[in-house]
Amino acid sequence: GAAAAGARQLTLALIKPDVAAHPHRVETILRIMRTNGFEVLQRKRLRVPRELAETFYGEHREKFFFPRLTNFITSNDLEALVLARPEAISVWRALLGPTKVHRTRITNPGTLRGLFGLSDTRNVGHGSDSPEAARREIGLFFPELDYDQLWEAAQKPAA
Ligand code: RTP
Ligand code: MG
Repeated sequence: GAAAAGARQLTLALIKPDVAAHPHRVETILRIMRTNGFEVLQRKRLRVPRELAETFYGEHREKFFFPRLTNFITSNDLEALVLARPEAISVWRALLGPTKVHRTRITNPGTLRGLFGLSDTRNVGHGSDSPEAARREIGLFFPELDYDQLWEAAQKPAA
C-alpha cells in the first residue's frame, strides 16, 4: 500500500566532482538542502572507484556518453549524502533541475544545475529516481549501513 502520509523518504544525493572541488559551493548546496527541509542522515567524501562508477551507472553502459560519464565521476572526490524528508526523491530532483544543462540554464535558471552546471556531464549532482533506485544506490555508496535501520531512524524527527 501507499506510504503513510508524512512518511519520510530516503534518497541518495551526489554532489559531483565539478562542484565538490569548491568547498563554499558544497556548503551552499548543504544550506539549500536544509532550507528545503532535508535532513542529512549521512555524508561522505570519496574518490569513486571505477568499478563502483560502472555498477552505479550500469543502466547507461551502452550509451555513447558512458565512458565520458564514468571518467568524470571517478576523476576527483565527490560528496555522497543520504537525505530524508517526505517526497525526498522528487523534491531533490526538482532542486537539481533537468539533466541537460544547456537547456536548463534557459528553462530552469534558478535550479542547482541552472546555476552551477557546466555541461551535460558536469551537471552538479545526482538524485535517485525511485524508491527502488534509492535503496540500491544507498547500498552501493554506504555498504556499511543497514538500509532498513536507516529508514526507521528517518521516521523520527531530528531533536
Ligand atoms: P542522474 O541519473 O545523474 O540523476 O541524471 P538523470 O537521471 O537526470 O539523467 P540520466 O539520463 O539518468 O543520465 C545520467 C547521467 O549521465 C550523464 N549524461 N551525460 N550527453 C551526455 O554527455 C550525458 N547525458 C547524460 C549526466 O551526468 C547524467 O546526470
Ligand atoms: Mg538517471
